[in-house]
Amino acid sequence: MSEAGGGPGWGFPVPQRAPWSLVAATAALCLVSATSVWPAGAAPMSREERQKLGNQVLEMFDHAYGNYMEHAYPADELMPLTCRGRVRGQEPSRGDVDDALGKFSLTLIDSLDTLVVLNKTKEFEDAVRKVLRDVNLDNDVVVSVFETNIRVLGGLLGGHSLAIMLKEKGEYMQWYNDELLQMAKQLGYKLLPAFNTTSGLPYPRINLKFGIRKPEARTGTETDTCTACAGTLILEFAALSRFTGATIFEEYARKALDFLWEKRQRSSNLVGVTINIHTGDWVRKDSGVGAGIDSYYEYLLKAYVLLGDDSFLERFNTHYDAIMRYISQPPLLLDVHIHKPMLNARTWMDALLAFFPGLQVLKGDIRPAIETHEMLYQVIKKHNFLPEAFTIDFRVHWAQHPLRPEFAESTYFLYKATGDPYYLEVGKTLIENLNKYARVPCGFAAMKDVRTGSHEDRMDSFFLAEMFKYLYLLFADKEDIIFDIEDYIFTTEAHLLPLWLSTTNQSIPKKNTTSEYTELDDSNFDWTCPNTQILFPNDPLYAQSIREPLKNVVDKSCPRGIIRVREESFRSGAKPPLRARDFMATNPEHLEILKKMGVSLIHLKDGRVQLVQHAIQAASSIDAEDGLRFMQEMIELSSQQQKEQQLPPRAVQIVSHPFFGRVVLTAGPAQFGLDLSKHKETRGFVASSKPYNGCSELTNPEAVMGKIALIQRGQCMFAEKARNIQNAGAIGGIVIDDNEGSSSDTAPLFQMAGDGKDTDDIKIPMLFLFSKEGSIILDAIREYEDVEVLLSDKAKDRAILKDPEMESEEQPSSENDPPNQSAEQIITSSSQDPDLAEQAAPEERALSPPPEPAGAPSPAEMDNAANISPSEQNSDPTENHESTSLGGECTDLDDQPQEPSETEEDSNPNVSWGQKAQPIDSILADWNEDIEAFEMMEKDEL
Ligand code: DMJ
Repeated sequence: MSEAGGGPGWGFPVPQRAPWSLVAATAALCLVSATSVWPAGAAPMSREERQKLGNQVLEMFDHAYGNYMEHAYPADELMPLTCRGRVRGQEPSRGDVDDALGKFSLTLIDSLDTLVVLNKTKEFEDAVRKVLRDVNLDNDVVVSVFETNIRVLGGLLGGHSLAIMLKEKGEYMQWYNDELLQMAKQLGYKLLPAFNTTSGLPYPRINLKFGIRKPEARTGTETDTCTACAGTLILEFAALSRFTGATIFEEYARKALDFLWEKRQRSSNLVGVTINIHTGDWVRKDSGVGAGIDSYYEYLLKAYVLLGDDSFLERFNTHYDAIMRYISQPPLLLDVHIHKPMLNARTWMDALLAFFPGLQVLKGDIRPAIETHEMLYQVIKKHNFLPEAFTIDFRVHWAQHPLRPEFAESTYFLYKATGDPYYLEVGKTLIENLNKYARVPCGFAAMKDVRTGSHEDRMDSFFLAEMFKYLYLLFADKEDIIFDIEDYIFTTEAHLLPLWLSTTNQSIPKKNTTSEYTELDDSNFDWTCPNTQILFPNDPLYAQSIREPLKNVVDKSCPRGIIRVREESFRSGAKPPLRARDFMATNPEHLEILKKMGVSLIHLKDGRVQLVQHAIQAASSIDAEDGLRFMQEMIELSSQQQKEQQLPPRAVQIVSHPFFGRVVLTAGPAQFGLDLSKHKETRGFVASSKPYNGCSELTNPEAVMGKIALIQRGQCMFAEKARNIQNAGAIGGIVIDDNEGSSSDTAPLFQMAGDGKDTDDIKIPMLFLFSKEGSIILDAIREYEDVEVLLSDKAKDRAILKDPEMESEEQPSSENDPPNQSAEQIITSSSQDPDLAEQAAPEERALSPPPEPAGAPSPAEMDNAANISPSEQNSDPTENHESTSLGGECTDLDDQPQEPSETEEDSNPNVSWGQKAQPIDSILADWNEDIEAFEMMEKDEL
């Protein structure tokens, strides 16, 4: 941030507590000058190479934006596999994800300020004209208030901010007369009815045309919202108020924030993931820095930066202290319970938390930022992208990756803070992976499964709003950008708001350090920018020295349990409770411990064992709590094992012209035939079998001989189809769903079961595709006749697949990669029938189902129950993992002492840790809450 505001009406936020305001605002930016000579570590990157990478980012943006404009606009988003627009109502519903789509050309609006950052001023001018001409904000559509705020209101305000900047410069946008701001104001008023609750927390959804109340609105019955949903409004709403002078927006956003602050859990100073908008009760009491909460924290700090109001900083600091005390377990960030913050609530992390190191840079707390970022980078190196969720021992928990920008964002901020060229290399890897694995002829496709490299027909607008900005800025020099980026703050969607808003239209009095809040003392400054300014020039290898001990943290990770459970018991001097992973149903000592904890064992007829916990049968309240933790672990372990037992999906990669391996479809495996995870992939041209259902001897063996046969699902067993095509000489088979419109986007993949008999005679690989994915192949045959595919467990590198004759056609450069040459013609069918209930005969789809509860306990004894299959009874689910970690020795975090929590022990008499006794009915109530929360978390999707 420079002090030159530039131009009439521009000012600079008057520091409340100089130099703190400046420091906080510029923590990420004040260290730009930290680039210096690097005696060791990552070699400096030449200006030439940085420019080359910057140009590559520009070319990639053109590919994404150009395809959206050509094939999707005015639709909200591009579907890059089928090369058309995603129009809500015309595609099978994807649930909440679709609430971002309001038929308001979302991607165009979200891309506006990216165009200016990337120096595409002419395109920006055209885009603004299109928004003004085409976008309607009055559609009868129910949208997410949060998404509409950050993407659309933020996009319009970011566009306005840069439009007036350009106008001021005197060359572009001379015709501009605040039209984007007027649209933003119109949208702001449309969102306001959502705040009509007694709490002031907004409803999660609103109908753009009818609001909330009217019957036509089809929304307004919700009771809950996520904390981030209610707490991520202040930047956009305050900017709107200050740009227009209409104070109501800022007032509403402040009121929602005030309410959340009041509702924080007072002993831990943490907030839960979901809150009841009417009562203010926490609905989900787990707390982390990722999904559901993330940008609430971000906006507290940034609201201070933008608005200069101390109260936001003090709230942020209070929460930050709690985060570092409970959630931060470097390099991990793990969710905990708000009322029992020493108890981890999960054994996995989500990808959204990757923004946090960037926020820590803004806060000035560089060390943990470097640590977490390094851990995340190693996960990325393992899977090419950050999976939506991964376990604390770095296995994939949820394999999707919708091209999220958070990691690029943190990389940018860390580079700005440290000047360490290592972060440029990280950015280079991100660019390479995007081009290698996500780039398709018609844009960039989200990863359906990072393990197989398969795609999803989805390119979210945030990819253009954020990813390209952060990547471009990472490699850019000051002179590469036509304005001073340091005069602006990034919203959570990376939209730019000018810092001069701080002193404009300040009609709401600032809350500047009154007696209501604790005075800042010197310790608050320990973690701020000036420290790092002093630090880095003195020790340019500082960042590297923090990364070094973590260099094997992912590859050589130790198995971890629920980390803090055992530590609590150590602290109380009690014998560590039995860990679920160590439990053996045949060990009498274990059975004795179980009994003490009130857990009894029931042997089910089918050989499985059921564990039931009876609170009152525990030897003491402490044993009962141990029992609870044991049962929680067991439930989690059991679900983890079920996941592991399911065969991971496979990939069908189209390798012939014009796809060249760039389109990868998610396929279901078969429980018979060649196992592609153990054998080399199968490559061949495809041919439809006759009869198409493959249920009798083929009448066209000459057509399928030596090829991969396509067969339609239904009318006979999968194994029968496989035998028929194998007899005709096929080298593999793809079964395509007969349920028109089905897609792996909306239906869970499954394994094709055998026929209950011996299937050893089936030697060829068989894969299953839902109808939408299958039609991509069928359309390709219609278009190109000869279509070659690769059946494998994981998409192969396109460079390996390359046919030398085709090499020249494959280069993804702006000149020779005419983006849409083929894909726009590929798809003709659109799926209108989301009814997946009509799936084919159940006998076809036995999928290693999770163990069904048998002999369920009566409600009275159902405090907690878990089933274990026979194979699990003696198994250690972690035995496959290498037992070494930091520095080569296995250092299980379980064994590392933790700082005791003064807060919980001293200030909350109802929470019993250690030896304190707790009445049994309060434990029971607590348990029920825990179990409920736990079950909700298990079901949770981000
Ligand atoms: C973006 O829309 C925003 O960054 C939001 O705060 C959460 N994450 C998505 C992209 O992943």
